[in-house]
Amino acid sequence: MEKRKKRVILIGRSMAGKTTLCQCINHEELKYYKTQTVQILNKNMIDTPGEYLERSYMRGALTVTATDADVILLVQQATEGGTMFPPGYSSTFAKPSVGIVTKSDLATEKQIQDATEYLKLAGAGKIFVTSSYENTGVEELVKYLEELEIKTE
Ligand SMILES: Nc1nc2c(ncn2[C@@H]2O[C@H](COP(=O)(O)OP(=O)(O)O)[C@@H](O)[C@H]2O)c(=O)[nH]1
Ligand SMILES: [Mg+2]
Repeated sequence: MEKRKKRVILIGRSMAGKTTLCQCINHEELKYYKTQTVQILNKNMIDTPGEYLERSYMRGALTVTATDADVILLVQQATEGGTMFPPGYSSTFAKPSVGIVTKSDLATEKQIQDATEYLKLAGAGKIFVTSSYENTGVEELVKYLEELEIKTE
């Protein structure tokens, strides 16, 4: 049986580090640009603007966009000191979800723990702590996603 590349969607507030993480995964130069709209990167990553999560009237759009994905990536910046993800948020999608704590290079252990806790509360299955600047945790994430079994009808 042929194995299709899994499609992931990145969800998280503005400046959480979603686009930079995509660049890091794709071994591209890390370059800032504001994500204005939903974008397909490298054929299998759906990058979304933070506003889609931050504005409650946009959340429906996020849910619809996520139907094209196999896995939901909930992206939480380690230094945020709060979260935009409501408890149980991942259950909106009925798909496997993975939590990603970003910018660990800027954070204390406590901040990383708190961010991890927010992601667990949001319903994320496995959690990865990453830094796109230091390229830590990213390979583990990619490997996990590659090996994840997706049930198909
Ligand atoms: N220190 C640090 N900064 C990061 C990291 N990832 C992203 N950033 C910076 O955070 C800002 C927002 O990143 P971006 O990927 O555009 O966030 P997005 O809005 O979630 O797509 C940019 O200035 C990035 O350079 C990281 O791992 N460490
Ligand atoms: Mg972005």
